[in-house]
This record gives sequence, structure tokens and C-alpha cells, in this order.
Amino acid sequence: MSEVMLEHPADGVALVRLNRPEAKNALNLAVRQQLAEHFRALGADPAVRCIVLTGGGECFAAGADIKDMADKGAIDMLLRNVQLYWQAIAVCPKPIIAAVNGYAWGGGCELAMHADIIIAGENASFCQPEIKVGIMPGAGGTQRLTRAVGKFQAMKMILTGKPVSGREAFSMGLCSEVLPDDEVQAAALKMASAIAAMPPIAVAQIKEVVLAGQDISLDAAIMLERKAFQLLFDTEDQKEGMQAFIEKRKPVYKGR
Ligand code: CO8
Repeated sequence: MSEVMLEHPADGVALVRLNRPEAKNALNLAVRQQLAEHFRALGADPAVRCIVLTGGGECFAAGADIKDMADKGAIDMLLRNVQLYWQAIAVCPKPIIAAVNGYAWGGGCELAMHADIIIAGENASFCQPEIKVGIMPGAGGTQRLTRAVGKFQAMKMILTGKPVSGREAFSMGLCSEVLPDDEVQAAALKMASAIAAMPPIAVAQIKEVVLAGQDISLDAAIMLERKAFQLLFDTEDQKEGMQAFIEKRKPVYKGR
């Protein structure tokens, strides 16, 4: 059985599920390769409008596979070029919702932070424990965590390697929503269906502008927003959305 499962549970929704329970979904090279392949394909598939990423009800992912790295040297790590696998997820144009139960540790926390929305269980556990095994975050943790929660919370997590619960993660801004553990996946799928029913070009523009805007000046980001906003007035979906509002009916979006 594959270590990364792909399902299509609802119209426009893809569910990507890590499936390596014997190793707490640790991200070995095979898992990362499969994740990248799925995200590349889903990103290019017009039938897919939103992606839910999960590790299932027990564990999201307990990090990069330590057994796979323990005896490696710097050049071995360099030649793996794993940034290409991570990049496939980072550049995916479709919205990604991470449904996090259990451990999101190390590379697992970094994987969750590649998502656009994180829904966590109350007892989820977010952690950057790399320092405890002699290394540091290597898949964006120092940067994405700092952008999400600010310097002081990020430094505390990365330098102490101490976990935070789903509830704490929510209060820090490390997740979008916290729910009872057994409601996480259903809530993520419901939200994904709602996003999948939105006008796809607007969805794509929103994701692109929010992500690109984080790393440029406010003026440039606002200009980017304005251009994307104006562009949407040339979509059929904008005409449909506004006409449907005026006619008091439900819009039907075509992605054009
Ligand atoms: N790597 C490899 N195997 C793992 C990992 C992991 N990260 N996590 C768990 N496993 C394995 C265990 O070895 C164990 O295997 P076995 O049954 O053969 O002994 C099995 O999963 C079950 O685990 P436990 O018995 O330990 O389960 P517990 O419930 O007692 O504990 C924990 C769960 C707390 C999550 C514990 O397993 C743990 O501490 N895991 C390691 C967490 C960690 O340190 N993660 C960070 C790894 S480093 C990293 O992520 C760097 C990211 C950089 C990304 C870019 C890379 C190029």
C-alpha cells in the first residue's frame, strides 16, 4: 500500500493522507517524493479546487525520518535536493487545508505550515524538536513559524524543542481553528467543499497575492492586490457572482 494516499471525497476536493503509521508518518524520502508528485499533479488538475492534507486521526507527522538521516553527511543531504519536494507543495496554486491530529513535529510542523489553513485537534501537538537531535529546522521552520507566530514564540519553540498543544497553537496564531479531535477531518473537508464552490480564479488570485505579499513591501503588495482585484473584473465568474446577488439567487461559477 502507498505511503501517501490520494482520495477525492467530494466534488473539487482532494484528500492527501500520509499513511506510514508504523513510523508516526515520519517523512522519509519516499513519502516526500510521493507528496511532491501528488501536489504537482493536483496543482495542475482543473477539477481539483481545494486540497486537504492529513495524517489521519492519530498522528500528522513526527518529522523527517531520523533513521534515514542519522549517518548522513552534509554532501549526502545536499545531493538529496529535498527542497525540490517541499517546493512542489509551496508553489501549489490550489488552497491547502492541513487537518492536524496528534504530532506535527519537526518536518511535520513544517509540512503543516506549507498549508494555507490549519485546522487542529485540541490534543494536536506542534513542535520543532530538531535541536534535541543535534540539528535545526530545515524545511522552512525558522521562517514560516516566525512569520506565523512572531520572533519570541518561534524562538522559544525552536530553541527549547518544547511542544505546544492544538489549543496553544490556536492562541499563538499557528492554526486557523481548533476543534475536538474527532471533528477535525470532517471540518476540513467541509471547509474544502465550501472553498471548492468559490470562483476558482478569485481563489487562485487570493492565494497568490497573500503569499507573495508577505515578502515584499506593503506598497508593492497593495499594488499587487489592486492589479489582481482589477483582473477579476474580466472573469465571467465576477459577472455571475454580482448578477446572482442582484437577482437573489445562488451563483454558479465556471472558473472562467
Ligand atoms: N523518524 C523516524 N522514525 C520515527 C520518527 C522520526 N521522526 N518518529 C517516530 N518514529 C518511529 C519510532 O522510531 C518508532 O519506531 P519503532 O517502533 O521501530 O521503534 C515508531 O515511529 C513509533 O514511535 P514511538 O514509539 O517513539 O512513539 P511514541 O508515541 O512513544 O512517541 C514521538 C512519539 C514523541 C513523536 C516520538 O516518536 C519522537 O520523539 N519522534 C521523533 C520526533 C522528532 O525528533 N522529529 C524531528 C525529526 S528532525 C526533522 O524533522 C528535521 C526536519 C528537516 C526537514 C528537511 C530535511 C531535509
